[in-house]
Amino acid sequence: MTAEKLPLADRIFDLLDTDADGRLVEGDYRAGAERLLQSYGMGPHSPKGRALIEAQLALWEREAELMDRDHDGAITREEYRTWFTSEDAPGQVAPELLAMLHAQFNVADKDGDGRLDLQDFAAWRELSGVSARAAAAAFALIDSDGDGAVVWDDFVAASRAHGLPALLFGQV
Ligand SMILES: [Ca+2]
Ligand SMILES: [Ca+2]
Ligand SMILES: [Ca+2]
Repeated sequence: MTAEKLPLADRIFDLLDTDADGRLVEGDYRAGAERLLQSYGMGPHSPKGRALIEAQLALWEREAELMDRDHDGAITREEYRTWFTSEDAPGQVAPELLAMLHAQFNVADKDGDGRLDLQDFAAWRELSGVSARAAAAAFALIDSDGDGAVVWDDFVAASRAHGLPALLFGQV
């Protein structure tokens, strides 16, 4: 285990554990997606809402497959930490994780022009408890041409260059 990754593992676990009972189950992932939609005033049956919930449930299936070692249908904090701090885990980003983030990106893109400005981006990250300053640092990494707006491809390119934690939490 790499001890310095534990705080980040715990931070993400707590974000995912919507009902805070110390176990991740499918319902936590669904509720998390619904909560995000609610904060944008968007219904679960809208096109972007449906896309996000589907992507979130696909991510749940993938993560359960990877992390639920005792196959009891729940990912405990210990299981999450074990996976997160294992050698090969965070280096490779699951396509399901990128798909879920893409769906969130689309929700955060309120005017639907495919671009987020710093304000949109910071509002999105604030929902995960990220400070305005950390969001601005992350945005600067993504906005490689510095025009004040980012498209999804910028996010993907920056995730390869800097890693997802830097983009999502402003930490390297
Ligand atoms: Ca839970
Ligand atoms: Ca388990
Ligand atoms: Ca936009």
